Amino acid sequence: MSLDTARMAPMANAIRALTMDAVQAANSGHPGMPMGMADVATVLYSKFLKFDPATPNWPDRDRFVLSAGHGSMLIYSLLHLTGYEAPSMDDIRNFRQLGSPCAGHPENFLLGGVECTTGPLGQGLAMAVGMAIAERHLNADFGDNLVDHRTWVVAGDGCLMEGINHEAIGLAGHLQLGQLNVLWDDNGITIDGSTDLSTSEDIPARFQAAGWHTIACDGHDFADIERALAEAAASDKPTLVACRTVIGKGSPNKQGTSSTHGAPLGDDEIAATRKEIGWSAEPFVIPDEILADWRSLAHRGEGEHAAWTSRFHADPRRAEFEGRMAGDIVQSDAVTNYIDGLLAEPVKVATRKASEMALGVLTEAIPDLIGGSADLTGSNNTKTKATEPFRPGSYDGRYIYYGIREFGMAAAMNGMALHGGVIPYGGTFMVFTDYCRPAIRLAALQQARAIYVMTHDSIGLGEDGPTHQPVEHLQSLRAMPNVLVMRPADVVETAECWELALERKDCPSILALSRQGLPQLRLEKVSGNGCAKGAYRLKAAEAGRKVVLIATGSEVSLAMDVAKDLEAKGVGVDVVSMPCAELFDEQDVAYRADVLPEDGTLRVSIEAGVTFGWERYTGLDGLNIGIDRFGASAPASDLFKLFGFTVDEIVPKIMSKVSN
Ligand SMILES: Cc1ncc(C[n+]2csc(CCOP(=O)(O)OP(=O)(O)O)c2C)c(N)n1
Ligand SMILES: [Mg+2]
Repeated sequence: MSLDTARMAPMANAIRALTMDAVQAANSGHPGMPMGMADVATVLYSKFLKFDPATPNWPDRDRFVLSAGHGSMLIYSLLHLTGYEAPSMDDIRNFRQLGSPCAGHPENFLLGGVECTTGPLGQGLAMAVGMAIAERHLNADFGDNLVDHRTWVVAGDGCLMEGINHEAIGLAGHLQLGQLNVLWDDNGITIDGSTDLSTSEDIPARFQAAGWHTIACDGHDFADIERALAEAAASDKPTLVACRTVIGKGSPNKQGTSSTHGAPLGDDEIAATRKEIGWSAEPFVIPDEILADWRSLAHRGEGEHAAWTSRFHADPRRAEFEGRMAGDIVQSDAVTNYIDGLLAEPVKVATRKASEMALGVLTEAIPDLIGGSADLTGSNNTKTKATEPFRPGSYDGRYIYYGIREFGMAAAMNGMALHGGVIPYGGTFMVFTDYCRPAIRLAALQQARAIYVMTHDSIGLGEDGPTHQPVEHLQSLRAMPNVLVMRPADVVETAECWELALERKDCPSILALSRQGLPQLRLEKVSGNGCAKGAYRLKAAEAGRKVVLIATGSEVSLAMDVAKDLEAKGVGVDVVSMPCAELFDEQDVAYRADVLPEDGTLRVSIEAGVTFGWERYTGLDGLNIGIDRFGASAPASDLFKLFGFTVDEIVPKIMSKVSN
């Protein structure tokens, strides 16, 4: 059935009523945006969005991204009204309370139908670009029968002011992602007041310059909204629809002002709004007829889903598609054989090169992998033979030239990972994890499998100097929950870390890789993955053990040299390689106590970064060799000398401690 516009007004008012009542009950939240966009959302869900409330994870559903995540009551209302299993009305009553899936901002892991976690403005839009990339790629691979859906974004003025939107729309415009449509809540208001206070940009002109199609509509005229969305859906360019709206629409005394943005309307104004919009139902009650109209929307999606299911059953690549969407990696012996080859013929290479070698094997074996780099392909070594460029019109490619858009890249990777069917990896210099950080944080929060190839991971990069030399980055990233920070020591550990990163479906991984060549330290075959426990004894003490050296990445070979010197002096030394502290922390006490014994042995950390936090493993009476200042511009070997990363400097420090 098709709803006429007369019936849409009460449907949209249901969103307004739920929003103002939930925000009032919570005594916190943002009523203005959902009330302002209620009419646009009603048209989108009634006539355009492909969704099936009974199966929120149906792979060919349209993706709806509420980039203006503060307006979370908009999506909670929509999910409830259209008949998703959750949120229930009780969940909405408990908006923003402990245990309710209706969290302050929408969380992808709490509700089906919430495609990504939003709230940090601009990132939803940038993740949507990644979703649209994943969609086009899977479409190119599996065809229209299995994959042909759109990505719809609701973005506010804030999303379109944030710098990341520039990266996101630049990339989407260049790639001509025609299935991507952004509905801009063009209300002219942000928290501080009118947008005149801070901007005089011509936003549609900016989008057009980036290769987008743009349309404007009256966001409170159902017919006009429908016209605009139909035009957006028909365009083969990504499209911006500027929906002219009134924030807090319906509230007679507050609409159009920033006072509706982020505070409850208050009982009196809610009563006045009820009168204004003709809503007489009690709070949290939706009149049957109106709810029936909302629930009827599910039929369109159910039909589309059923038709899709029969095409899916008939598709010869059904099992493959299912596996891809489940994110399961097809296990093969490829990596084991590759490592066996390294054990037979050891090589000295930079771990960035080792990553390229491992990726050569992995991208060949795992079609899910989509790589890329923020304009450092030749430095990050992210491109492999198996990965052709992903280009406008050639969406079967598996390598994305992101341009110099680190944040945009990292956010797009989140969108790809959340879309499913692909596993994104992307590279830049380790120091620019700072540019990616807000998206890395959202990957961790969203439990998204994004893999960052962060090369040039220390002063070892040399001449580019302190702007490019990460110092605090490793430890600050280790401080972030649910991220694996991996710093492999050699070519074998690099392959093992890649395997571990791919196996973890529910968290991002950062590979910190060296610019400089590193000797192969692992020469013996081990059973399983040698890095799986995060840290392990690479060398056991020969003389009676007095020292445990704990090192990561490029400093592990230095630790081996230090150990050799100390053993020659009769001091027994274990060398522990710690490629991933987070995995080590997950091990049982017995394993951790065996690797780092509490028996009076001196523990020493060696890492070319800040010492902050290393006392976690070395104790308060341990020794921490690191760099607690910014680096300097010089060849790497001079810098390692300057900062005391030599056998001659480290051995006396240890000797003075052990002889005390
Ligand atoms: C990165 C980021 N900076 C700041 C905020 C805080 N914040 C939330 S909403 C908002 C104003 C957004 O204005 P707009 O998108 O126009 O939303 P509207 O007031 O129209 O609902 C701000 C500054 C945020 N959520 N994310
Ligand atoms: Mg606004």
